[in-house]
Amino acid sequence: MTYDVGADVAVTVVMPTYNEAANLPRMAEAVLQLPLRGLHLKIVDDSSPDGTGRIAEELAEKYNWDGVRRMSVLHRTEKDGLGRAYVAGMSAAVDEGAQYVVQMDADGSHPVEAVPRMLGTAVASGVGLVIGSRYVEGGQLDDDWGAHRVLLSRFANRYARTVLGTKIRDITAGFNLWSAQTLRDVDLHSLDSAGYSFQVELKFKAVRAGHSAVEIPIRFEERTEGVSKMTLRTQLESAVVPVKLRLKHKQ
Ligand SMILES: Nc1nc2c(ncn2[C@@H]2O[C@H](COP(=O)(O)OP(=O)(O)O)[C@@H](O)[C@H]2O)c(=O)[nH]1
Ligand SMILES: [Mg+2]
Repeated sequence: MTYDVGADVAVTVVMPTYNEAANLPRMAEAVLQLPLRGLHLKIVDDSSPDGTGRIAEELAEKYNWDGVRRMSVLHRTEKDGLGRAYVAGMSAAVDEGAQYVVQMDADGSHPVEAVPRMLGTAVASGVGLVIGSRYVEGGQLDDDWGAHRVLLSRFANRYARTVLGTKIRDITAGFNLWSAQTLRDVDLHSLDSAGYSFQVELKFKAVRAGHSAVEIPIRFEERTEGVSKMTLRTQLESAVVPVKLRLKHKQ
């Protein structure tokens, strides 16, 4: 199946959801209103108890009018981690013909209006990865993010950058645009991370595979609805993965 909506670039936004019923309708609307004719939204839901999967199906029905498939839903049977959800959703997007894949949270933290800018950057520069970055000049964190969360984010980012020796400023960023070729070269199914460290692992492996990254500044907003799914377990994985990657891929 291909997303044949004209001669435009086929871009799929992959959005993992777990209990995002309060956020998904406005996120889907914002994404599907973007002025990109080849855009598709793929939700990857891990059987959210709050009915997010059912809401996603209803939204898909609403937006897939006129014989054009603008939205799809991948249902998984259990909560299996952000990284695993992305592997499933991003691989499906590439298999279905997406030329570019965008990763985006469902909670409104990532500015939807930055997607055309990220796509333009990728197409014009030919890079395989464009990062929506909080830590380049012009990038911002919401003032409402508590001091604890700001410190944790900054520390996690600095830690991963130092251990891996990477120049990428926002290596933990969750708002990224990938070319299909980059994702094929990395082989998503070979990634070890189950949770949030997926973000670090995928960027590290893409750069090692010879792709370059460009970072464009974004403002990261705190979620206004629902709660964070970050757990101690995923934080521990985020501490261990950079060290494992470094040991496995010594220069
Ligand atoms: N499918 C799926 N989505 C997840 C899982 N964990 C988190 N998410 C989604 O991933 C995105 C980021 O999670 P969030 O809790 O906002 O993380 P935070 O911003 O770091 O606090 C949100 O859209 C979540 O609903 C998971 O295990 N499975
Ligand atoms: Mg969030």
